[in-house]
Amino acid sequence: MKLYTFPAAPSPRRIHLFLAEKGMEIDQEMVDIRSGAHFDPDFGRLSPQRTVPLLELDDGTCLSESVAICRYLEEIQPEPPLLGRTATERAWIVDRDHWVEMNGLLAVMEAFRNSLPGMQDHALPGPRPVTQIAELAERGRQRYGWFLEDLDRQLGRHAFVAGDAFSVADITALVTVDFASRGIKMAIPDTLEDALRWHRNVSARPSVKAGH
Ligand SMILES: N[C@@H](CCC(=O)N[C@@H](CS)C(=O)NCC(=O)O)C(=O)O
Repeated sequence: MKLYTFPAAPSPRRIHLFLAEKGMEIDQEMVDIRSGAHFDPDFGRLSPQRTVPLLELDDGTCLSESVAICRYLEEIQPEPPLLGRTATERAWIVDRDHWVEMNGLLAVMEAFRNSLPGMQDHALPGPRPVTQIAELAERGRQRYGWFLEDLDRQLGRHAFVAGDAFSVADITALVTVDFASRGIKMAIPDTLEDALRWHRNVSARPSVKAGH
């Protein structure tokens, strides 16, 4: 299998952190989305949506959604588990991971992609032109602020996003928070102490310190 990736971008970073937590190394090929390499016709044959990460399996199946890639990696290397062990854990981790993606990561993307001058006709990833809408950028910032408040409340009850163990939901949340600080200049406010404590803890993990 081969991972097509651009580690500086948030969605690929989810996979690099997942691999590092598992201690897995797989074949990789860089696709420089900053210089438009994802619009190369060869990459388009693998990824009609023109996005990274993309995991090409040995039988030719191409997985283009981070959640599907993480699911596959967990199946082939279950330890340490990042998607839960029991039926309840597995369902709750998917619940929280999807919640982070929909309300956190997509809110930041909405703010970022609808305001960045270099993305004027590229407000959504993909091959079709999509015009920026300034109001969506503003709404994305507001939604992300609400997300942080809700995240802080949850982290007041549990050490990690989906309970008492580190999981893929923490990876998605960490990628979201770090990208928001950089991309839309929205750091976790000082008042959200539980979210800040969580961020300090997960940032100290070897996978993160290794630069992923
Ligand atoms: N559904 C995909 C989304 C991937 C995605 O949006 N990737 C971005 C990088 S973070 C991308 O490839 N962007 C290319 C572009 O904007 O043209 C996933 O979650 O893996």
